[in-house]
Amino acid sequence: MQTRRGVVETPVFMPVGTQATVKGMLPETLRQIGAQIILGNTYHLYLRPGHELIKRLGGLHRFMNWDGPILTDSGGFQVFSLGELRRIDEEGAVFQSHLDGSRHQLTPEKSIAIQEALGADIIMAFDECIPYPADRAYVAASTARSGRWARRCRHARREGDGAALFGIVQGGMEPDLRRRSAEELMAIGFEGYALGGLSVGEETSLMYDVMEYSLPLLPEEAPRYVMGVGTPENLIEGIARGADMFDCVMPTRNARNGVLFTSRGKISIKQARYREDERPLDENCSCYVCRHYSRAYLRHLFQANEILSSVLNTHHNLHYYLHLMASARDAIEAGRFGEFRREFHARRQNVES
Ligand code: PRF
Ligand code: ZN
Repeated sequence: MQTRRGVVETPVFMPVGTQATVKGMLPETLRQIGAQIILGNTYHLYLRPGHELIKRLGGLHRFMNWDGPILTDSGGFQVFSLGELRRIDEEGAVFQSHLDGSRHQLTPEKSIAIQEALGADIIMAFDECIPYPADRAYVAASTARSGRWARRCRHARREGDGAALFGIVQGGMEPDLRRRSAEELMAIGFEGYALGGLSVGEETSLMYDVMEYSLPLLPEEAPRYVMGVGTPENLIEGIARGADMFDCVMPTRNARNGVLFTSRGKISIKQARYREDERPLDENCSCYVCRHYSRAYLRHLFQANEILSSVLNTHHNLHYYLHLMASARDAIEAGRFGEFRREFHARRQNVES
């Protein structure tokens, strides 16, 4: 994928940097472990410290010292996660800040203006992430409105040297509404397309079904991004169904809760069984943490609530995700992705059971 800040090799996982930082990671360390592009959030940066302030300080890249590509989400997920604190109408969403209760309105035009002020390289259309389950009439009405919002975003964005704009397919778990949403977006024309509204509590098999019939509807030459997904298994299965891009807080958030991903599955480092375990977290991992520290030490840091616990756990989990994607790219290039996928699943068992 070509961006105005260079090439991104796909399939790619984008670490989440909600507050102008990927929590616990120096940008140069992110780069070292193979991060190519990171994600920022319109909603959070608009509220604090403010997109105008970030613009005055030279943009998000300079502000946070990350010179690679940045994709920003439109706020269409974060605002809708506010529950009672928001109201949606044709114009956009009115919401109360989770920080101080102040009232704000986010519209398609405003979301684009914020993302452009931040200086993101890829910006997302403003949409509604439909909850699950939802009745069909609501899914149809919301998806149609997200389509109208997508058109407004397309008109609002700066032409020329600006960011690439991606449309977001909604449609819930309804095949015909997914198709209609995809067709509407393609008629408007975007540089890339995302599947929104997934990983919202539906069965994993249902999410895979939606990916399976929706991804092939989208233009092969455009990047296809599955938003907010997911587990390592979800990534491999998404790739198998045609996805090129993913983002998720899972590796970073789980790390801070002591949940670590390994080639054999997930482990919870706080467990007593690791108290005197001298082995590295994952024998198959080449990351800094696995080369230098024992499970016993990582458990100790977690139990003692030490800052380094979050730092080391995040480093390992992100390395795991980024290395998994690099391996998937190598397998695709060598024409052996099917084999890679089978081996990936075969290696996994619950290591703690
Ligand atoms: N829309 C936007 N961002 C998102 C999603 C969505 O539907 C999801 C889906 N869970 C994650 N992030 N704009
Ligand atoms: Zn490791």
